[in-house]
Amino acid sequence: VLDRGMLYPRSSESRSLFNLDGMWNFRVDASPSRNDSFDKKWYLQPLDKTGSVIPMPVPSSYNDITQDKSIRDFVGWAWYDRQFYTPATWNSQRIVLRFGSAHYYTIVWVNYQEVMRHDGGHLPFEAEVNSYLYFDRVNRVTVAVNNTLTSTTLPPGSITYKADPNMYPPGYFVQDLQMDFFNYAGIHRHVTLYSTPRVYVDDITIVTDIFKENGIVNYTIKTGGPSDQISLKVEVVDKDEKVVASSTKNQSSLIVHNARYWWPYTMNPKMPGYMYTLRVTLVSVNGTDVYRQPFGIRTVRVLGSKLLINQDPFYCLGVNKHEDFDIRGKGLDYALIAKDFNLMKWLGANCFRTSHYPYAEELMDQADQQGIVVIDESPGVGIGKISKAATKYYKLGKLKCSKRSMENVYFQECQKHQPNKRRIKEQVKNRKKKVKKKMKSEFFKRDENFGNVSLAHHLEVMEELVRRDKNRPSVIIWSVANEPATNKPIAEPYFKTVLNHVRSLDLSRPVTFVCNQNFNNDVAIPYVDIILVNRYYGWYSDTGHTELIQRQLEYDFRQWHQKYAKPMILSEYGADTVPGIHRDPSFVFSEEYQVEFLQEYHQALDTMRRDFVVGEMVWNFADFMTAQGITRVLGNRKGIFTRDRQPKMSAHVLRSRYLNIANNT
Ligand code: GCB
Repeated sequence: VLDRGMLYPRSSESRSLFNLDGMWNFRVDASPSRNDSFDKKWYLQPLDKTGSVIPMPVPSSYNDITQDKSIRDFVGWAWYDRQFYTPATWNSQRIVLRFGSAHYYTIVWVNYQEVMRHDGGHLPFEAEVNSYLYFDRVNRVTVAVNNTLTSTTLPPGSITYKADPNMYPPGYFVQDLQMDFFNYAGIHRHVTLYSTPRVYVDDITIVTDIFKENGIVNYTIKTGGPSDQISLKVEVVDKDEKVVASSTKNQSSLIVHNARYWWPYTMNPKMPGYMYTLRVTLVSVNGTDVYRQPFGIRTVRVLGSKLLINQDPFYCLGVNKHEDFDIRGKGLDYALIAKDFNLMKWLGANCFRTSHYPYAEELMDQADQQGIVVIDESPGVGIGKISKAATKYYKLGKLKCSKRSMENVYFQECQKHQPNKRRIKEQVKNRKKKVKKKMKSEFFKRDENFGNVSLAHHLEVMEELVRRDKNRPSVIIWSVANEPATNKPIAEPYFKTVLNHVRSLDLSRPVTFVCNQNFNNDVAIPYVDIILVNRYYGWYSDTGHTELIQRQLEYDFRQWHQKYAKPMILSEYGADTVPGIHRDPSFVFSEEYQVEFLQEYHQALDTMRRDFVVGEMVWNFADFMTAQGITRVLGNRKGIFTRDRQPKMSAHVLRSRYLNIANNT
């Protein structure tokens, strides 16, 4: 398990921050080998000495900033650098350089010396940089970030080289994604230089419980730096700045009498999201460090077929989101965060899933403060997902073995020879065997996603996610993956290990993954606390047939429940809808179809809602960008809001449902 903390950088009496956001120099390494930049050691000189650079905003994805297609679709090393001065007053302090996230693999140099590497987007990383910094002249930070997805990254992906010289130039390759969103890349969140005293608060873990009207605050504090004699003061401070409990131990259990619990806003509209602060004061001969950790007092429990928050049943009126917007891609954007929370409130939503990767800490803060519940998902999307080629082949294979095509074999045989029954039988058998073999090899192609390298990385990513978000009251469920191929036997030990590992890190929240397999073939569901299932009846199957949705969804969900007796959430359902297209009777892609589609799901959900279904989450909150493909018209259009956050007809329908349910429970 990770041996150090990753507290959010906050200023205090003892800590200062210096933001390195802004325009950086930028350049991609588009050399055929994609490695020129390392061969030529770009990191040993200012970036503008290696070739021509362009200004690039941080934070932002770089893809949609320029008019250059090759930058939009770039795969490989992208380079950034900028200069800065270190505040002279920080001379005796510990100085840390922190990245909120960068996608995907990142190497950072300060004054041409490597200071850290990080594997994976969406999560923060930092390093102490004192020994690399100058106080008497300008400093330079250089960043190389590589967005190549491989069979062992999260999300996994692959690179296919195109060898046919008649069709492709030498070295031509394409990146295949196993996920349905654009692979935005770059420095996506804040870059911060911050100072702490040499002896400092390194990590804080808070787990709360409730007993009648009292809150119980179990905490553990880890300190860092030279192990001097230190003393601690730990105080629970309420919103009025009143100290309501305190201790001098690094680990203890405090009682807050007559506590104000943290509630989702739908369960307590008058006082949602009540946050306390754990104020930690560390005194050593090296100075005093003060860190204020926000937290809420609440419990989450799965009991039978119910999901309880503070012992009361919770029903998730949810949306699935993406970090996605025009121009900045996945770059942190406060205006967008504020707008989306306002829209969620307008909609009556009380819950969202961070599909399909951890979202910015600044966004998660709003969930805590506004009383919106979060299903916190790792970037494990599409693990082991069968390739498009395999799916195509599977269908083709079936076709090749169909009765009609076998009749064809027979027919061809009859043309060529005297009808010979034995020979025909043999032919058919051989053909079936060949097709089966090919299908099998395609089916197992993505098994590397379940290998030891992937598993070790997945465990580490989950540790980083739990470390970052463990103190957030809004986070009520950990989701370790979305739609993995858990119909394969190889997925069982993999997911058993990942799910149990997360449980060992945090006993206070249910753990799950989001499943799109069936009740009779999934091998990992036995290891989850709550079942989250994605369904697209009436869209990807029986397209256009909304009249089948109720029957199919109800049958399906009742089977799951009968088998596992766990609470369930419909974690995705949705239909692509082009705003402004109208058809009556409804037709796919029209606004009417989306409305009718959602309403059919709602009717089915209502028959199970008071029983074992504890939530519903539409796919998706807003339209979002995907890779180019023939099934996506400028991205995925299943949003109930457009990409620029205007409502489609469906948003009004969902709004009246959510407000109605919230008011009647
Ligand atoms: C899913 C995936 C999501 C896709 C969605 C769709 O099941 O979880 O990432 O975007 O379907 O629209 O196909």
